[in-house]
Amino acid sequence: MERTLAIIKPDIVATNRVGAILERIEESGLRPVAMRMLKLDRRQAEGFYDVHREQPFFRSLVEFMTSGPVVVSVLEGDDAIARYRKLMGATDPEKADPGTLHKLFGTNVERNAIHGSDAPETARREIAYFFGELDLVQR
Ligand code: IDP
Ligand code: MG
Repeated sequence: MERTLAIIKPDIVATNRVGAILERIEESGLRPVAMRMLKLDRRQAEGFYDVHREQPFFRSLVEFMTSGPVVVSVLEGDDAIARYRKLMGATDPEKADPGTLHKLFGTNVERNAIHGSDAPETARREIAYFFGELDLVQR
C-alpha cells in the first residue's frame, strides 16, 4: 500500500471540472484518504515547488498556482505513485498519451490540470506539506 499527493490545479477548479477528475481517479481504483480545498499563498506555492526555484517557469508557475483555489488530496493504493503518474500521463498535455488526465484536461505544459508526486520521498514530503497523520482516514 502506497500514498501519493494529488493537486487539482486552479484551472480545473475555475472551470468546474473537479468532479470529473475525481471520478477518473476513483474509477482507477485509487482511494482518496484525505482531501481539502485551499487557496495557496505565494510562500506556500514557492515552498511546494522549491526544487523548481531556478527554472525559468518558476515565477509563472507560482502565479498560476496562486490564481485560485486548488483541491489537495492524498490517494492510497498499491503502487499509487506510479499508477497515478500513469493516469496523468506526460507533464505536457501535447506529449501525453490519449486518455490521460493531462491530455484530457490540460491546456498547456504549465496549466496542466493536476499534480502527482513523482517518487516515495517526494510523496512523503508533499503529503506532510498539507496534511498531518491525523487527517488521513482508514478505508
Ligand atoms: P510534473 O508536475 O509532471 O512532476 P515538473 O517538471 O515537476 O512536472 O514541473 C512541475 C510543474 O511545473 C508542472 O506540472 C507544470 O505545471 C509546470 N511546468 C513544468 N515544465 C514547465 C515548462 O516548461 N513551462 C511551464 N511550466 C512548466
Ligand atoms: Mg514534479
